[in-house]
Amino acid sequence: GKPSKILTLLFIHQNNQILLAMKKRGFGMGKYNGFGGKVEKNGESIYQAAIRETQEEGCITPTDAQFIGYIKMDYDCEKETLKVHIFKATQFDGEVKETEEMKPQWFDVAKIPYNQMWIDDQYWIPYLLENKCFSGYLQFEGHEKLILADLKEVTNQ
Ligand code: 6U4
Ligand code: NA
Ligand code: NA
Repeated sequence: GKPSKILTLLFIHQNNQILLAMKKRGFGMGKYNGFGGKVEKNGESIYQAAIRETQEEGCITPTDAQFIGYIKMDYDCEKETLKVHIFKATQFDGEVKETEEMKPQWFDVAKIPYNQMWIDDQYWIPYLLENKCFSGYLQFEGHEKLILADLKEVTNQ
């Protein structure tokens, strides 16, 4: 198979609002998403990367982040498979600010802008909002056409 790349995504969910950020450059430009990016190859943990990316992109430090989901994403046009580790937090230190990379914005959970997000987000964000762990696999043709989605809640025994 293809080599893979470990990535993070972190969402702040506070009361009835979720903090999303419009990506201003790079992969996913123009879309609202959580904060995230690549895990550094210097021994950084996935959790540390999720916190660092949120600091870099949103200027805040999540204080109660928890792992909530894992999705393997295969884009036919990319040379690496993406292994995306998703975290959720409800509390953070600092003040949300726009950065060169991201324009953050709070949304009511009833008004999440799915039409300006990755096509798959509507399938798994509901798990995240309900504090349900989830896991799955996505296969894309190009960056926009989802040809296979297999996402499920994962229950602890
Ligand atoms: P760095 O240099 O790490 O800041 P960046 O431009 O942020 O790079 P990358 O490749 O590190 O890009 O991260 C891509 C981000 O996009 C990751 O947080 C995962 C996310 N992502 C990719 N495909 C996605 C999809 N289908 N649905 C989704 N997020 C996706 O919700
Ligand atoms: Na990033
Ligand atoms: Na990065």
